[in-house]
Formats: sequence, structure tokens, C-alpha cells
Amino acid sequence: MAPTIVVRWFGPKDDHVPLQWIRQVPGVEGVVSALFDIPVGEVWPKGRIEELKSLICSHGLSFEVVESVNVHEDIKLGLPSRDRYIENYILTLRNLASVGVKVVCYNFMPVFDWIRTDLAYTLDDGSSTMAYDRRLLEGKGVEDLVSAMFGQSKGFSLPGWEPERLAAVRSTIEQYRAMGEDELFDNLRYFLSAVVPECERLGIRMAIHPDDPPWGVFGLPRIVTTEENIMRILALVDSPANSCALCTGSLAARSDNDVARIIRRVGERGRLAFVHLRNLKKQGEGIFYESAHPSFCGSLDMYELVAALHGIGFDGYLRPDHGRHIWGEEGRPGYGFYDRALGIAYILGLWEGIEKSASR
Ligand SMILES: [Mn+2]
Repeated sequence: MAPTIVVRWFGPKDDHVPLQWIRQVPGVEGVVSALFDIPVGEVWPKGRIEELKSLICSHGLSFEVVESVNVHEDIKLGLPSRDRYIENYILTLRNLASVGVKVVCYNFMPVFDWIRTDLAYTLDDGSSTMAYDRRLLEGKGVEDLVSAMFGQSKGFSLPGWEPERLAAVRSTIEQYRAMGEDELFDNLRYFLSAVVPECERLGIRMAIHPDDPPWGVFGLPRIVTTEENIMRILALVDSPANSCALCTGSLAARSDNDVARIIRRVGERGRLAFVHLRNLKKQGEGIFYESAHPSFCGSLDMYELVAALHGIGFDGYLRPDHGRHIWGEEGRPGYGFYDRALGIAYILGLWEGIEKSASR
């Protein structure tokens, strides 16, 4: 029993890494991808999914995980128009299942996806990585954040930061003004109640990604943040198809999260479908940078996390989450390929060590 190692890939037109290179990393079996050009809320055409899959398969890789099918803002807001978007979501799930997709990763963050305050933070060794410093957002407006993120994107699209989603950012934030966490939980329950039974029929699993960072921003509620909230989400609809994509780096940004414990609790319930492994170096509460994978490079005990996965017999999908840019590589912020490949080698080394010492 071992995890299936996968790598995120942004498609033939928008990724600087050829599929051949991904295939050459020992242990990698597949890629995680998406149709990034389909606007949020629209149905993904079956033909387009098939085309993507056959391209991936022609390089000897599998395509069984989609990250992400984004959830339309009207669903998160609980507007009457949500039913139409939920219908579209289900049609997309049917099309994905028909080509063999097993896991669909998504998040439920209002307005903004992941947030960093520096997309090219330089470390002492000259490598660059992404960093977050809550002090840089204090007293800043949302437009400052949006322009800072795009200003640093080096021309690459940023997953989750689709321009059409952000066009009306201020008015969307206004719509959330009166919303507390409980109402956001209710809206997630409404969505999952509609989608999960369909997933059960299709043999597909929904995997919710933790909020990144796991706390409220600009007064917006965020709920995929703590062990308690994750257990509450799993209870909203009690089904293996309502599962988690645990992201160690997202959850660990909060010092009150014990990530190994969350892995065990979610895993023991059979609700861990997908794992993102990465390390980060904490420099204060709400201040961190994304470090290389080894434990000694950051604040997380990666051995402990891999041992927790081994302990629950994790056999789902696992990917290195992010990578620094090293060796002169130019690419999408957060997705340095060489560093992710080093991360895979390290994770598989830990796994082999744990596996062999457990069996002798
Ligand atoms: Mn992640």
C-alpha cells in the first residue's frame, strides 16, 4: 500500500514543464490538471477533457485527479442562482467521471483563492520562493493585494486568480459583509448535499482543500481552517465522497493546527483522498515562507507527517505542493519543477525508510 505520486501540470500552453520531464522523475505516476480556460460555473466539455487526458496518457502518465473545479461565487454566497451553477458542476463531474477521473479537488474560500504577499522572496542561497507576511496586508485595501499578486506573476496565470473572478472584487466582498462562518457552512452543506450523492453514483470523490492561509482575510469568513472545522465539514454529508485534500503547508501556517493529528483523524475515517506535502518556515505568527521539503529546511517535521500517512495506510494521491525556483529556472511562482522533483525524491525516501523499518 503506497500513495500514487502526482505532479500538478497547467496544460500544454501554460506550463513551462514538458510532460516528458515529469515522466522522468522517479516514482511519478500521473499529473493533476484542469481546463484552466473554462470560466468558473460553466460546464467542462467532454471532448476537451478527453483531449487533455489523451495528451497526458500519451506520455505514459495518468490523469485521475482534477485540481480544481472551482465553485462559483453564487454557491458560496447562497444566492438563488446557485442551483444553476450546481447543475453545471454536476454535469462537469459526469464528464470527468466518464474519462476516468477519480478525485476532484476544490476550495470554498470567498472571493480570494490562496494569498501570498511576496511571490519571489529570495532566500540566502539565492533561490526564490513565495512568502506571506500579515504585516504587509495591515491597512491595505483589496486592490493593493490584487495588483501586488498580478504585478509579481511574471506573466504566468495564477491558479485561482482568474481575472473574471476578480473583476468585481469590491462588490463581491460587499455581498459577504453580513455573512458569518455558520452561514458559509450552511452554503457548503447545500452544495455538498447536491453534489455528493451524484459523486457516489459516479465513483468520484470531492476533496476540499484547506484555506490558504487558514484564517479570515479582509473581513471575509474562511472555514476550512482547523481540525474542528474540517471534522465539521466531513459531518455535513457523511460519505466517503465528501473527503479532504489535506495541504500540510496551508494548515501548518496556523500554529494551533497539529497537522499529523489531522491526517490521522481524517484518514482513520477514510476521508483522505488527496495530500499536498510541503514545508514552510515560520518566522512569526502569520509570517512564513515556503521552504524546501526537508524537515531541516522549514518548521514542519516531514518525517512525522509521512509517518502519519503511512500509519493510516494512505493509498490515495499525493503531490509535492510547491517548489522554489532553483538552478536558474524561470516559471510560474510557487511551481519550480526542480525543487518539486527534489521534494518527491525526499518524500519517497522517507516512505521507504518508514515502510522498511515497520516491516522488520
Ligand atoms: Mn495545497
